Amino acid sequence: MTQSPASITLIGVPFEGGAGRGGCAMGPAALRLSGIAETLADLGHTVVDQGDLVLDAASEFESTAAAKELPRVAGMTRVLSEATYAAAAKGTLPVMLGGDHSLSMGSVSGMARYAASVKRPLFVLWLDAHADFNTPTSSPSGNMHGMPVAFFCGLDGFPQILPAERDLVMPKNVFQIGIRSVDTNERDLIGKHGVQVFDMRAIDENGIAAIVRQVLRAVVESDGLLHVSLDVDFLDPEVAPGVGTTVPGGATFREAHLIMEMLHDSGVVASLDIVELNPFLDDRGKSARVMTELTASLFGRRILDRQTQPA
Ligand code: Z70
Ligand code: MN
Ligand code: MN
Ligand code: MN
Repeated sequence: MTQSPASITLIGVPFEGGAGRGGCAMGPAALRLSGIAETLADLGHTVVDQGDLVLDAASEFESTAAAKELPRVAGMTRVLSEATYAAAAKGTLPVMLGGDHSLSMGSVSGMARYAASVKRPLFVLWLDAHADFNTPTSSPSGNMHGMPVAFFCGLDGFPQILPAERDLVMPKNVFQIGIRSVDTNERDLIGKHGVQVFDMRAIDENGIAAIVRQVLRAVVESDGLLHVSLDVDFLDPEVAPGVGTTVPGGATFREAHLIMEMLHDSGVVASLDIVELNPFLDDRGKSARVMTELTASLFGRRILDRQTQPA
């Protein structure tokens, strides 16, 4: 889908209720200021920026220590799930300008519904320092940006935010790369449910290209659609300091670019989240610019006019 000129819908999600600190709500503004729409248009794509979503809290829930800001997270999830589904159903490729990572509860749920409607399996590529596989029961913090993967895989322990018959993602179709911070209960859940985790050690031992090839092979072999969720903290803090939870030992600028170039050449990417950018903590717009550069590579910017050499 990303190989030929695409129609891209930018969806601003100025939401920070899932994070432990403020600032991510300014993410969409910083990404726009870094020229993300213009950059994608310059690559030949049709870009429609539908602006920021209007987000209201879902008042039937209450915030608890186990699920902080649940009413706001639930309200955002409902609105974004609909917006993402609608953008995909009209033939465009939704790009979420976040916003903290709880927004993937909505975006991935919307894409799961879309994928089911076209009878293709949905795969998720989770690029993050964190597995975000906690539930309200397992989470040590109660911050819901640590829970989206467990939510869209349908784990127990969440209140009913979306209809019970909603489409889910199978844990074995979730590939995580860059992981280097996992909580104790979360580790058990990952093992029990079979999420496919490539931690930093796997990158160091195998190289990023071999891992990405393996992920893409799985998607292509089952004619799947791929949702990419890119957390700023996937990158090393020296590359991208503008994030609330910096974890040392992250992906390099070059590793991240290679992933994006290989994803582009695969043609299977159907949607993208850009999350956890905290402009308040950034260094003169550095992290916003890196995220826009990576998005450009995902949508076809290349060094020379030739594709990645086949393996
Ligand atoms: C921890 C928790 C987290 C992002 C921090 C951290 C979760 N596992 N996720 N930053 N993006 O609180 O659940
Ligand atoms: Mn995350
Ligand atoms: Mn993270
Ligand atoms: Mn984070």
